[in-house]
Formats: sequence, C-alpha cells, structure tokens
Amino acid sequence: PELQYPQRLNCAIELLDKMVTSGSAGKPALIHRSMSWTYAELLDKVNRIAAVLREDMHLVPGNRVLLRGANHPMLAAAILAVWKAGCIAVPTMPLLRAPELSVIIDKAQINAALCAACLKDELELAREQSPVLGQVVYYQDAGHDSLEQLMQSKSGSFEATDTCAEDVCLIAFTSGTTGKPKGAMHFHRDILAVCDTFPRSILQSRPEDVFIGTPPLAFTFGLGGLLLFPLRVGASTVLLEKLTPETLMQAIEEFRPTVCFTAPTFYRQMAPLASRHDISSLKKTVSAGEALPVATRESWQRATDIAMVDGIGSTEMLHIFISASGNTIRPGATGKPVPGYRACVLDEDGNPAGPGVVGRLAVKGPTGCRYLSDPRQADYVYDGWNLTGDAYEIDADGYFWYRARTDDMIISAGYNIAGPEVEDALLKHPAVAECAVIGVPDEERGQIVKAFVVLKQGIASDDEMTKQLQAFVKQSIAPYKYPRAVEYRTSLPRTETGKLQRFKLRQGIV
Ligand code: 3UK
Repeated sequence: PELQYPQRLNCAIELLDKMVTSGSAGKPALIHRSMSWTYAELLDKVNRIAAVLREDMHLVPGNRVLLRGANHPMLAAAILAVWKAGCIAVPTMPLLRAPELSVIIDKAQINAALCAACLKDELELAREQSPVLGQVVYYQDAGHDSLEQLMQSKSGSFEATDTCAEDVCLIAFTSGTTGKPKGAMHFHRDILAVCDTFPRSILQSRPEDVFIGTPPLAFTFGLGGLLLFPLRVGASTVLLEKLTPETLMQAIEEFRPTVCFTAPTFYRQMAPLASRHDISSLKKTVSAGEALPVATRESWQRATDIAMVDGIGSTEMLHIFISASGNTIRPGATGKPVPGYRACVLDEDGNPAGPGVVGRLAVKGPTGCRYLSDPRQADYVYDGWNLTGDAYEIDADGYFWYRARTDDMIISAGYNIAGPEVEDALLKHPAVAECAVIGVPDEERGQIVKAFVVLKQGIASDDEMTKQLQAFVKQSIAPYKYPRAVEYRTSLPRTETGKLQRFKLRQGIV
C-alpha cells in the first residue's frame, strides 16, 4: 500500500474537511438513534469545538486533552476537534474510576478535559487527587457553561493547526490488566496509516458501507472501526452506547449496517439470536480483542451465513496487523500480516523461529509502539520490532496461529498447554456457553488445567456434566490437555472490551 504522507499533515483535515470538499458533504457521517449528522454538519460541530478549545479554554498545540464519554457523535466530534486544534487526545474508558483516571491524568500531564455530564463524578474526584488537570468542560445535559452552549457563539469555521505528520495526536492507554497502564503514543500519520492498511486490503471498505459495533471509541479497536475507517472512505457509522448482544442485534435490524466490529464473546451470544432478527444488511463481521475460537466462527456462520474476519491488533500498534478475509481464511489461524506490516515469531534466543515452533510474536509496520515515558519501552520494542505478549506459531504456508498470551501458558507435568486451545475444545460442546481455562498450582504436576464453565440455560452443572466435558476434550485434543478441575459459574470476568480476565480467576479475585 501507498503509505507516503506529506510532511505537514493534520489527520482531522484528511478525515473530515477533505471529505466535505470532495463530495461527501451531504452524506450521513455519524448516526445515533434518531439523530444523524452529515459530513458537513460534523465539520461544523468539530470546528466549533476546536474554537472552544483554542479561544475559551486557551489550549495550545501539544496540550493534552482527556476525553470521557460513551460512544456518541459528540465524543467523536470532540476527538476530531482536539486533533484539528493540534492538541493530543487522551480518550478514557467510560467505566474507569477516579483512582485510574488520576493515574492517567498525572502520567499524561493532562491540561484539560471534555467529559459527558453523566460521567462527571469520578472525574471531579480524580481532579482532587490530580490538580494538574485544569479546565473541564461538560457536554450532553450539562446545563450552564456546557460545551454545547460555548459552541453556539462560534462561527463554524476554524483554521486547523498546521501540524506535522509526526506530531503526537493520540495517547492510548492500555487496559492495564497486568501492572500499571501504559500510554501508547500515535502520530497524525498513524491515524491515516491504520485506515490505509487493514480496512483497505482486508475489509475493502467502500463509501456505501455503514459501520456498527460495540468497542468504545476510547479503545483503539473502536476508534478505528467505528470512526476512522468509515470517515476515511466517506462511509457512515452508527454510534451507540451500552450495547448487549440482544440490543446490538436489534440495532443491526434497525440501522441496516454492512460491517460490524465486536469481540468473540458477542458473536457467541448473538449467534443463537440470529433467527429472530433480520440482519441481512451485514456483509462482514470483524472479530478482535481476543482469539476467535473455531467453534465461535462456525456457530456464527452457520446461524447467519455472514463472513467473519478475525484480526489481531493492539493499542501499541493502533489497530489490526494480522488478519485474513474471503477464501484465504484458515479457521483457527488469525491469518497473515496485513499488507504494510511484517510479523515473525521469535524463539527463546530472540531469533526467528521456524514453522511449527511456538514463540513470541513480533511485528513491524507503519504504526508502532512508542510508550509515553515508560522504562518498559526497551522490553517491548527492539530495532523497530514490537514484541507482543502473545505466543504464536507459523505454519508451513505462513499462517499465524494464536496459542496464548505468553503469561497464560500452562505447564503441567512438563507439557506446555495453551489455555485457549482447551477453551476452543470445550466451546464445541453443545452445553457450553462460555469458558475460561487457566493453570492452577498442583503439588504433583506443577500446574493442572482448570476450566471455569458457564453452561447454557437450563443445563445442570453436576458431576455427570463434568465427566462428559472431560471426556469430550480428551477425544477432541491430546488427552493430557483435558481439564482435571472444572468449576461452574454463571458469568466470567471480562473487561469493558470483552476480554477475558484470566488473571482474576487465577488470583481468586472473583
Ligand atoms: C489480544 C488477540 C488473538 C492479544 C485491539 C484490534 O485488543 C486490542 O488491543 P489491546 O491492547 O490488546 C492486545 C492483545 O489482545 N488480541 C487482540 N486481538 C486478538 N488475540 N486473536 C485476536 N484476533 O493478546 C493482543 O496482544 O487491548 C484489537 C484492534 C485494536 C486493538 N487495540
């Protein structure tokens, strides 16, 4: 792909102003319930917010602006406005509490914030701990001095800051399931580079597309899939908050999107609902955030006949860098490096491993990891290669197969066992709705494989079921991998983005 960008570059102009002048002005850009903003309307809002940032909040290029709100056109406009004003956007997950916000505010030295009024309390608490945060302007039912009110006195035109392609415009914080959250910095050109790789070569997005999905815009999976990718091609995007598998199905029926972005657990729960909804508008469904089990891909495709695209991405790389589509998909494998990216698997000595050897995944491309002042930079980046925390294996045809997070590998009686492989086997059993597999300490074997299982409704969790599940795993994968312990749960701990929190099960926190 052609990934040359001019030296002076403001990504908001490329994503918005240029779309307005090149024929998309009257097209719906953002849709939310009964509300819809065309590209021209979105540009008007963005310009007004940018003027508030510059004129009323006195922010200057390089200032860091914390953003806080559920997926909504106002949040999308706020992000673009921060870029247009030459500032740095620091989006935060809606569910974060004051102590977590405080860590981000201090670490990124946040100057100001734009925040949905309903999320005010935690931010005000955080501000008491972190006085570096100056002005906060609230939006959506925020009353006096709200962002909307300040916007009213602005003209709707705004001269963008003349930023350079390598100016930082986004600090994306990792979810921080292990240790302190890390801030990944991204440039203006990175925002365009993710639009010009995965969506172009794998999704082949077009102006006719309508995007929908669950990931928060504060998570780069959602930022790309639900804002950047649609704008880059002049398509439309449906922004909704607090979606459940049921309400997402309803929204697909109502808004008739063509592309859906969500996590595997959603597809698993949506598949059984498919017969009750008309979701025939959907052409492609993208799964990321964690590995896509073969059983999940199959149940979704059997129920809907809609193509499913798996892809691994990360906050550090900004978006998806290994994926596959169409008839190049190999179920169970994530795919091959997205054109523009290179990937390899490293053995214990840090050398490229041959086919069939499990090692650490490394990736290099137009986007890549630059942590905001973090000593761990050297542990994760070497010579432009980004070392992930994932154990992968490449097959003879160059397909990348996910095995586990490196810290989730189970070693039992000398065998290396990847939890997700056992999960995949369990999910094929008709009684299993969700499951998580971890290693728990065992005197004799070092660790044993333990499965936490959520059964489908109305199925009894008894010893008989446990024996059935164990026998089922033994006959589908190498018998030594079967779960020697099985515990039944009604739900499993997950992040706001649908990732299983195995560490919580391991530490007995839940
Ligand atoms: C795991 C996957 C197997 C993997 C993300 C798409 O998830 C995203 O970013 P995070 O920083 O986490 C990254 C880690 O999540 N993972 C993600 N996708 C897959 N494992 N198969 C997959 N398809 O451990 C990775 O290292 O939260 C995903 C786009 C943008 C993102 N930020």
